[in-house]
Amino acid sequence: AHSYTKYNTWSEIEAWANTIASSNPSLVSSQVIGNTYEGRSMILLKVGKSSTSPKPAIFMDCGIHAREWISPAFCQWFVNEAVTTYGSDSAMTTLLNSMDVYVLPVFNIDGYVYTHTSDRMWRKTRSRNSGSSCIGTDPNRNFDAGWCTIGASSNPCSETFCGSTAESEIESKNVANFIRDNKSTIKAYLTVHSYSQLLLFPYSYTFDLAADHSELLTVAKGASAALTSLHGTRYTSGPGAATIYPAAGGSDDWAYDLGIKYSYTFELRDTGYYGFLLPESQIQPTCEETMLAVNYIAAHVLKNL
Ligand code: 0X9
Ligand code: ZN
Ligand code: ZN
Repeated sequence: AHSYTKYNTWSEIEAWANTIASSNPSLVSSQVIGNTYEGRSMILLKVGKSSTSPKPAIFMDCGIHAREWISPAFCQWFVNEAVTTYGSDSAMTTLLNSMDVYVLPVFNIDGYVYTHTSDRMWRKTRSRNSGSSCIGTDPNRNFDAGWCTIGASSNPCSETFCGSTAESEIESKNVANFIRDNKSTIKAYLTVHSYSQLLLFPYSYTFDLAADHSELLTVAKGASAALTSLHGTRYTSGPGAATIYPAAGGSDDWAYDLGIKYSYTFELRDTGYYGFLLPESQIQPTCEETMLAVNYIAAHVLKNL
């Protein structure tokens, strides 16, 4: 059965997404933005007070990398916090009255399923590569942002294979199409990974500073401080290339260059002791502290609409 304090399977998450939407019709709706390589439905939840006029929005995805299980756990936690605190928490109420938050609970569903059935450490998609027996592309090297120029591999057997072309993966294409189609309303793009306790922003495909570097850094530092205030978890913030490593083809850089200024990558707990195998006992504290950072960014976006 589904629980917010365990790592749910894809079938549990899929059932949960449908249930939370049908149980909260004035606050949550679901849509399918396309299918995965193996034919699963990519379910996107739209969280926000129903409105007749279009609202500005934040887009958040989790589970780009299959083995980063704390990431989908956070997206589920966020939706639950939204529906349970709307109407009592004033910041959440204001946020959901003024904006919509699109939540993609699992981006790389086929890979996520594979980590439950066959290989806990799988990272990439599960698509076949012509001319190679190696499987999968790194979805976070597959976006059209300096594609495959640095920190990515053209070898299909690599964990950072960039794919045969930008958006070669149906999952990347579905997400990019949705964001392009809703570009006029989407004001922030948040993508959740693990691990390393970092809050990153563009660029990663170049060491050049983004045009909005100082604002992005100030907001990242504020969000990190809010996160730390709960349990003392320390985060580092900065542009991807200089803070973690240069790597092209990421969704954050792509969204930023599309014109979505507030583009952030979270690398959640921990710093390597458990790594991707973060115990379920850390889901609650990790999600609670991350909520503070996401809410901080959302409040800044709202204030600057
Ligand atoms: O390498 C990645 O894709 C991310 N780290 S992870 O350990 N979760 O794989 C960092 C992504 C930072 N942003 C870009 N490289 N665009
Ligand atoms: Zn990742
Ligand atoms: Zn706590």
